[in-house]
Amino acid sequence: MSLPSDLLHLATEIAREAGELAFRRRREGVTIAATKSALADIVTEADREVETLIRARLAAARPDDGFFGEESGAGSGTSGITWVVDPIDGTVNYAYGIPAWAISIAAVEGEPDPATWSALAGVVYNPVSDELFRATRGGGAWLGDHRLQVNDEVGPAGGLIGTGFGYDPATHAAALEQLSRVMTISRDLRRIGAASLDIAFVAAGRLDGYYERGLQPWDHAAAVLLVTEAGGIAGGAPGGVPGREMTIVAGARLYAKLDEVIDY
Ligand code: LIP
Repeated sequence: MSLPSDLLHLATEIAREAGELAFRRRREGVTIAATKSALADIVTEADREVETLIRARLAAARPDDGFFGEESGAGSGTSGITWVVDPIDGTVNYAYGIPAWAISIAAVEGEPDPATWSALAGVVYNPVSDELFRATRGGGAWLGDHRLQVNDEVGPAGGLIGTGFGYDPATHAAALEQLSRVMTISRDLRRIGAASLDIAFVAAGRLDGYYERGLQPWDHAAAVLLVTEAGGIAGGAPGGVPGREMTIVAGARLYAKLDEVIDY
């Protein structure tokens, strides 16, 4: 098996095990452990427990790899491979019991920096729907045995577009202004509440496009590979890659329209 396939196989196995744990904790009742960057930015006990499990499994299987996780930070490796992990993306959905949250695991080549890394393999797993989106570089993007393809035929009504809002209330007024610009090219909007699922849905053609300011590397590391392997475009600030400043994914035609209306 090729290296990307090996990495994907491991990520898939661990995502399913992590998903089972997270779903069990969800059924048992969620405990909010703390708030992080803002009052609305919560972390649950399960976020931490699931990341600990994922990190331990990866370290046991590939001890020379680096790690970069939302809850436990970064650890460097010697293999040139780094795992970028969001143990529960959509934590607020998870806490409220909205079945739209996911385990996101990506293996990237190079430094754990979206500006320079090259993703080799990625999975986004929603344990509630039991949907595991997966991709390898050059191997396409898949959901089960269905190969994913972005929509690039957006009709006269405009695109069905996903987005999100950061935890910091100070960013909301500008985000709403941005929204009114994007609505000029949209048939409607979806706020699903988990960037990894939003972006996976673009890869699957369930959304025509998605944009959000303020994403962290672990929110998009795996899902962006799904979009590029499904024939879509992923970008950020003009000429840049997906990142804090901006993350945009769509088919080529809608991407050009989003790029036009978005105020970076
Ligand atoms: C969340 C993203 C969501 C965004 C939130 C937050 P978390 O990630 O999935 O799209 O709007 O601000 O970044 O905190 O649940 O891992």
